[in-house]
Amino acid sequence: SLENSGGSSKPQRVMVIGGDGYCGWATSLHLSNMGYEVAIVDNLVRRHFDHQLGLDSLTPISSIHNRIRCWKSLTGKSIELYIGDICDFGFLSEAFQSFEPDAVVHFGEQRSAPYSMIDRSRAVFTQQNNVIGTLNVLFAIKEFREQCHLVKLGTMGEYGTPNIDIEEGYITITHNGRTDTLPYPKQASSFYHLSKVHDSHNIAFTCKAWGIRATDLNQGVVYGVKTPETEMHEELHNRFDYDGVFGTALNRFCVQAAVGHPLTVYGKGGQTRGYLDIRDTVQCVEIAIANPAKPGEFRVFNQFTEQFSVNELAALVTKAGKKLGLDVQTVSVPNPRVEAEEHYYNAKHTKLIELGLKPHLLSDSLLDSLLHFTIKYKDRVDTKQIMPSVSWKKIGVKTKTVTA
Ligand code: NAD
Ligand code: USQ
Repeated sequence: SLENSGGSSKPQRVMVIGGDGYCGWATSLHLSNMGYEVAIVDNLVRRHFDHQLGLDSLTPISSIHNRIRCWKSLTGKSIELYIGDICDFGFLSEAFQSFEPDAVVHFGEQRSAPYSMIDRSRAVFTQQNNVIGTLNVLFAIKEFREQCHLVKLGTMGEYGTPNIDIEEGYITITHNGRTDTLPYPKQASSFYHLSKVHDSHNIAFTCKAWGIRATDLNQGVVYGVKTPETEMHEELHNRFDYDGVFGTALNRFCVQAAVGHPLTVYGKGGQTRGYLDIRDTVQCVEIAIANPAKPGEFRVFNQFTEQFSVNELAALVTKAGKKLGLDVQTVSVPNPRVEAEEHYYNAKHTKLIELGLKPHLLSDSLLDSLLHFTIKYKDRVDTKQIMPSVSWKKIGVKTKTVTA
């Protein structure tokens, strides 16, 4: 293992926290397929949010138990499963001591910006779940697996939309004649995105103070659904969120086009973000694991492959829909968020490429296949869930209950 070899050999045992989720499930299968020993840690809270809010994945998804059983019967490969909450340190310690990971990939957070802006209790839940969970992971590494490499999912949204180029984690600044390389300024714009900023600070501090080795993957918006492994069997299919709370930009537009709902561009539509295909998410995480950070190093990668504005995405989906005979309209929705709608955006993303990432860029054929996929499941779409219902300005202390 990594521990015995002084860090030169490939880590073999990977704990995937959040391994029942959208990115985590695809990654768990990919790592298992590549020969890593994988353990999934998840408390299934994401499935619970769906029940609470009356939402559902576009695709039917099997239970985590059936998913893992199916994978074993198809490939002979076992994935260990620890069901529990990483905010419960007793549970997390047991999982760590029992599995003895060489690397931990941490996807296990509340990841929706709108969810974090529903009401006070969801804002508090998001920051508590995310910040305490990550702190517990850092303490577990320090206590039980000092050499274990933390691969943490962060977000490009930590940087916000500054009027200068975005660097990968650090920026060199000359001020009053002195020069230093400093953490890139953070300007997150939801309680969710802010939880990632707080995580990054805690991780950076523990790298310095305790010699933790960590990689913060500032991921852009993920799109797509199929990976080679999830396509092997229906029971391995991934979740696909399209609703106004958990659905993300391009995936939502494909579902909207499939059901004849106008594409929901918020505000002026100039909001520009980094995007990547889910097949690249799994590739990037594997690359980060195979090339671990050094002890004490807080490494930051910007994990996306291309930038698009919301208007550009709407135009691409409109064009791809036309080819399939769909009449795709766009509607400008009053922006439920507080964000810049026209802004400069130019973010570096070279470090993963230097380590060997071969991007799957957004192509006509991928859009074509995503649209076919959403059309196949269109009867499962609940169109009432499409319009955004969470307002950044109207958030209050009163707990919102779903009455519909
Ligand atoms: P997801 O909600 O589908 O999956 C997250 C998983 O973590 C769920 O299965 C959930 O049950 C689990 N989880 C949450 N809190 C937990 C806890 N306290 N203990 C144990 N398990 C817990 O989210 P996703 O889309 O797969 O995102 C995964 C990670 O990647 C998140 O950290 C997210 O911030 C980041 N990310 C996602 C995207 C995207 O577009 N989906 C983009 C950038 C970054
Ligand atoms: N948007 C629309 N119409 C829609 C949905 C979104 O115009 O129907 C706009 C939003 O206003 C925003 C942009 O598209 O400007 C992206 O929104 P999103 O919902 O696709 O993504 P976001 O809220 O930023 O969150 C998602 C994931 C989160 C991750 C983040 C990466 O849910 O976990 O951290 O993408 S990033 O955007 O780089 O911060």
